[in-house]
Amino acid sequence: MSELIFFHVGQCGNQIGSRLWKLFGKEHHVNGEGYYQQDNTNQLLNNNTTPPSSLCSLNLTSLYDESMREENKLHARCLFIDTDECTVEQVKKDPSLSGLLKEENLIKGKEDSASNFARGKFTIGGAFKGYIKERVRKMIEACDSPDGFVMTHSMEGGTGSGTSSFIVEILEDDYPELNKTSFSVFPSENFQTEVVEPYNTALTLADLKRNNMTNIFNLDNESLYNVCRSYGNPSPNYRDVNDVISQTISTFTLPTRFHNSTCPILSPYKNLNIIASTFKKVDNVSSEINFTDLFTNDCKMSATDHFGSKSILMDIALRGNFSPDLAFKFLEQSDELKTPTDNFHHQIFSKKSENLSDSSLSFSDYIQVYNNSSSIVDPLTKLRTRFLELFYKRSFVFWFVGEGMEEGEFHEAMDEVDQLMEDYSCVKNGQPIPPAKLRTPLTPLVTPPSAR
Ligand SMILES: Nc1nc2c(ncn2[C@@H]2O[C@H](COP(=O)(O)OP(=O)(O)OP(=O)(O)O)[C@@H](O)[C@H]2O)c(=O)[nH]1
Ligand SMILES: [Mg+2]
Repeated sequence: MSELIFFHVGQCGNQIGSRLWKLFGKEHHVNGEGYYQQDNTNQLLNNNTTPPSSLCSLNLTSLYDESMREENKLHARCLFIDTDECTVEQVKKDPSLSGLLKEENLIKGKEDSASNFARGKFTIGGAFKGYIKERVRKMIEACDSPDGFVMTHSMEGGTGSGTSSFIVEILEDDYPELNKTSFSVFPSENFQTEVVEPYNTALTLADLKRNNMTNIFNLDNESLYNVCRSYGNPSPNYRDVNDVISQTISTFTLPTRFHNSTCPILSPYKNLNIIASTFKKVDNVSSEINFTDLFTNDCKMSATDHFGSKSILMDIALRGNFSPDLAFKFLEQSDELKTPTDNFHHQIFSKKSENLSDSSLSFSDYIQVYNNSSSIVDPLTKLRTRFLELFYKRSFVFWFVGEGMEEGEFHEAMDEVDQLMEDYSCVKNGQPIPPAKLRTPLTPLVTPPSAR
C-alpha cells in the first residue's frame, strides 16, 4: 500500500487540514490520541505487539506512520505550516487531533506574511525552507512506496501563496517522480479581501505550473457557499466549506487509502492540469439524475462555466450505493458538454462518506466530477486583467521587491498565465496541443475503478 504526505499551508490550508484529518480519523477509525479504535474500544494498536502487517491490512499505512509510533500511537503523515502561530496553535490544542500530530511537523513562526507572496516565499516564510526540506526527507524515508503529495492552501494569503510556492519547488527538485496535487482556494470575485491578490495568485500559479504539479484543484469559496446552501444551510461559514473540500479530498484519495491503487492523474498533458470540480448531493440514488444536473450552481466548486467548454479529461466519482449504469448514462449524455469520450472516466466507490459530529452538513451519497476543461480560460482572462491593472501602474510592486523579489518575476508570471490561457484556448478551439506537452509515460491517466 502506498503512502500520501500532506501539507497544510497558511490559515486556509491549516483550517482545511484540521477538518480533513478529523474526517480521515473517522474513516480509518483512528482517534485524536492516535489510537486505532474499532467499535470504540482501544483494541489492537494499544498494545506494542501489533505487527506492522496488521496496520497495512487495516488500511492505515497510507496516512499514518507506523515507524514513528511512540507510546503505541500512530502519527499522521502531514505538515501543518504557517508563518504566524495562531492557526497551528489551534490545531495543536485541538483534542481531536493533537495526539496524532508530531510536534516537529507543526511548523509556525511569529508573524504572518501580510498577504505578500514575496514575504511567504523569501523572507518570513523562506526562513523555514531548510527545515521543511529536511522534514519532507524524513517523512519520505518513512514511506515504503510513496504515491505523492497533497497540499491545501489559498492563493491569496502571503503564506498560502509564497510558502506553498517554495514547497512545490522542493518537491519538484527532490522528488520529481512523485505526484503532486494541490487543493487551491482561488480568490472569489465578490469576496476579494486583498488588493494584491492578482499578484499573489498569478505568481503562485506560475510556480505551480513551473514545478509540474500533477493536478491543481481550482476551488472558489463563493461557489462552495452555494454547495453548502444546497444542503439547507442558509448561512454557511468556512468550516462548512472546508467540510465539502475535505469530502472531495477524501474521495480523491480513496484509491490510495483503501484500494491499493493511486490517486488519479487528471490530465494527459504536463501543464494543463487545472481541475474544476463539482459536488452533487444525492438524497435518493434511484432518482432520475441527468448529466447536466452535475454542473448547476448548486454543485460547482469553482467559478467556471462548464457548459460550452471542452474537456481534456473528465472523471466522475460516484460515492455511495450507485449503479454503474448511471455512469454509462452520463457518458451517453456527455456530448452536451462537448466532452471527448476517449478521456471520460468514472470511478464508483461503495465506501460511504462519514460525517463529523460537529458538522452542520450531513453527507451521504454524492457524485463528484473532476473536469479538466477550457472553462478555466474565463477566470484566467479576468485574473490577467486585474493583474495588469495593478502592474501597469507598478502599484505595490515595491512591497514585493522589498521582500526579495525581482520585478522580472512579475513578467515571467504573466507569461506563464498567458501560456496557460493559450493552451486551454487551443483545447477550446479543437486545435492540437504540441506533442512536447504530453506527459510521459502517457498511461495510466486515471486510476482504474477497482473500487467496488
Ligand atoms: N475555504 C476557506 N478559505 C479560507 C479559510 N481561511 C481563509 N480563507 C481564504 O484564504 C484567503 C486568505 O488567505 P489566508 O489563508 O488567510 O492567508 P495565509 O496563507 O495565512 O497568509 P498570511 O496571513 O498573509 O500570512 C482568502 O481568500 C480567504 O477567503 C478557510 O478556513 N477556508
Ligand atoms: Mg495567515
